[in-house]
Amino acid sequence: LRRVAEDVRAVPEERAPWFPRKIGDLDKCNHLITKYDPDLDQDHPGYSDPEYRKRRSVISELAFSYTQREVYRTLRSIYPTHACRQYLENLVELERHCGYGEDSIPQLADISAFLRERTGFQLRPVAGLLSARDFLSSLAFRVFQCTQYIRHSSTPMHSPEPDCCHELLGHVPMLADKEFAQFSQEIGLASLGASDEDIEKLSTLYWFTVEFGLCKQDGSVKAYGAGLLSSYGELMYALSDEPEYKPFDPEECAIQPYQDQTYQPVYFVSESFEDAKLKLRQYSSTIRKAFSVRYDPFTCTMEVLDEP
Ligand code: NLE
Ligand code: FE2
Repeated sequence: LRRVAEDVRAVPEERAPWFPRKIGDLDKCNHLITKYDPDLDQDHPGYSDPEYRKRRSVISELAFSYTQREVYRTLRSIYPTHACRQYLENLVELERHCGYGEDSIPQLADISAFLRERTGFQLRPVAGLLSARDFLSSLAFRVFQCTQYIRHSSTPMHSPEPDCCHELLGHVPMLADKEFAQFSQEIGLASLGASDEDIEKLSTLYWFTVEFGLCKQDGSVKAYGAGLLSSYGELMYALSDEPEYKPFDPEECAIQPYQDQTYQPVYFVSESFEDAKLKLRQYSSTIRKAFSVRYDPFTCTMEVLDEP
């Protein structure tokens, strides 16, 4: 037995085709074959269906390069003046390490690994819109539910629903910031076991901060909300002198009527993430619950304290 094992170890690379020796070597097993490509394989059921083939290439070309490129290029050009400092720093890192750029849509798994190293957040694919309760509860575990599809190419500058441009350009760079990650998790923790009425308030608060929040920075106002950072139209509008600004106050923010089809009529401006976090904590402590929770990051479980 030992001799066999030694023989295997001794196989010189030239005498046998290369094969993976450890699981990490599977990264090198990435050679694609074109056998099932509907444009190249005569046996593909769609080979003789020009409509089908056209649709396939429209999906890959239009959606994945045209829209992506246009959205990326246009937004990228105004980030230096419109996005907050934390956002910009992390975007540069994502461009360097995660394949962010005009010509590629990065892979969820790569970004998730990046975020885990930064703040312990991870991404989880979701098919569409979740209920507010489910969405917020995942934040308590530092899990961000992430859509996979891309917006319609007829409206690259604004989408009423989340899509991969929104998640990747809006949320991900902010989730790589420690303070912001903490703020996001705390909204999630506050939501666990809350009444329907409190869930509605917390998701409105989430809306005006994580999605559409502005903050003060070096004497000017910058965007940190994902819904702004993924929409050229609304980002320009939010930092123009048209909309109304209010100082971030969770009580007021939680009951402010919001817009999910077009631009917000009002934006809340935070002094800093630290300040926003302290105010959120104060607000959360007023939510009436029969118990409190504590997240145990070692076991990834929620501990329920003072249960009646
Ligand atoms: N309006 C945003 C965008 O165009 O990317 C999406 C908002 C999703 C809540
Ligand atoms: Fe979002």
